[in-house]
Amino acid sequence: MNTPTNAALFERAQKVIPGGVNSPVRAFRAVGGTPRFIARAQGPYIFDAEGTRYIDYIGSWGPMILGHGHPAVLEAVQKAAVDGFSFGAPTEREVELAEEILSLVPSMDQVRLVSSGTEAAMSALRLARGATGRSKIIKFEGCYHGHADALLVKAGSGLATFGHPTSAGVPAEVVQHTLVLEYNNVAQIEEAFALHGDGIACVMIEPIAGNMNFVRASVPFIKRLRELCTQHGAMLVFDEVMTGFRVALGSAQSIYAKAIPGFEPDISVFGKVIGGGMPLAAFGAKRAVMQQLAPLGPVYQAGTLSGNPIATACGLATLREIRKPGYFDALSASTRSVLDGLLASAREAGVPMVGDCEGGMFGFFFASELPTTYAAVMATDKEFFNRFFHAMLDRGVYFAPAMYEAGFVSSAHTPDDLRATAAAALDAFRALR
Ligand code: KE4
Repeated sequence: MNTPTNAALFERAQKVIPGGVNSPVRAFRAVGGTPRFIARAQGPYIFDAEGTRYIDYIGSWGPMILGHGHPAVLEAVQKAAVDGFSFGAPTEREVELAEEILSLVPSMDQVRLVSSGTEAAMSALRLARGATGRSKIIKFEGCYHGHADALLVKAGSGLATFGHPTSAGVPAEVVQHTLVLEYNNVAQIEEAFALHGDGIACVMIEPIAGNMNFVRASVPFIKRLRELCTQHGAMLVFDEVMTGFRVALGSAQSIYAKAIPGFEPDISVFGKVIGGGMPLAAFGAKRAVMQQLAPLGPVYQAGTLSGNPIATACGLATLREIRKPGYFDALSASTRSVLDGLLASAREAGVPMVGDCEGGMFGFFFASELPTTYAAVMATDKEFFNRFFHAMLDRGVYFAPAMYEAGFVSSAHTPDDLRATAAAALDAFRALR
């Protein structure tokens, strides 16, 4: 049977699946061209339906921190599958995974496992509202917290007006309590709390915004958020779905705790890495907050496949690997190396390029200085990004197919892969000049 091409598969897919994909960013609409249909993956590589190999810097948008097909993870999943796929009843491994997560995140006493980052962020939001008895929430332009209605919001005009839906099908009433502010803008959060402080249930933020490619929340910004939330009885929710166990073993909050003594968010949201590629996410907080959740408290939350036996086996095996001594030092060095290689190639080719990285996550922009806000990200050279994306794809290197997405390195990426990436970039830059 002849091997189907990516184009043929895409044409067939679009007949039966909207846009031919089960998640919009996969359709390559931001960068143009035909999405690659992945047939298999191994280590740092993914192989498309035509057999073309790519060095993978998406890693399933973060989960594949160990690379694809890590033997310990594969063994754990295969064994779990034999023991049973799903029971709808508690299992010991859910307890083991919860204990593992809590041992790495001291800001939480308890955690609830769910099946996606959207579900975890949505549940964290309901928990914050239930625990405070308040309705208003603050999020930031450029941050993405999954597709729950109340979080699909764009900024209103000014701080007095609340958000507008970013999606059809979300009634204005649903987002009327959501205020969207500018990331890293201390003056705005001061004003918002002065206006609405005692009505705010929570502030939800990506501490390093991977949905703006790679933008760090400044330490003064996080410090002020923490102070204002404490002062006004609002909850600070760290959405670490992308940064969790990715930027550091203790996640982004451990980085801010080094800069701000005693810093802790009130609620944390995780996903991606903790599932190791299987559908698993989580949210957690101190015991007094988590006790508000059903079956103990009045905040309802549930899920048929929550804590799924195969997903917990995958996540547990992944966490046990990344917590091994030296793992994050090596991963951080690899990530630094791939970014430095890209920037050196850009410099040699005379292309203005900036970037930043932390742990196993990196980002780059075609600009002369690192953006710190959504507006600044959107002012970078998107056109050139898209041309560079395809030039690298043609050279066997697979970056995120959108300028506002981050990049991810795994412990399976070798120095040769990183050197090959830099060489491909230099060749691409020269071809694009
Ligand atoms: P999921 O529902 O996609 O598992 O998680 C939602 C989510 C929540 N919070 C943050 C910080 C996230 O980055 C995400 C999902 N990230 C995107 C990538 N930007 C997933 C890729 C996709 O949408 O297909």
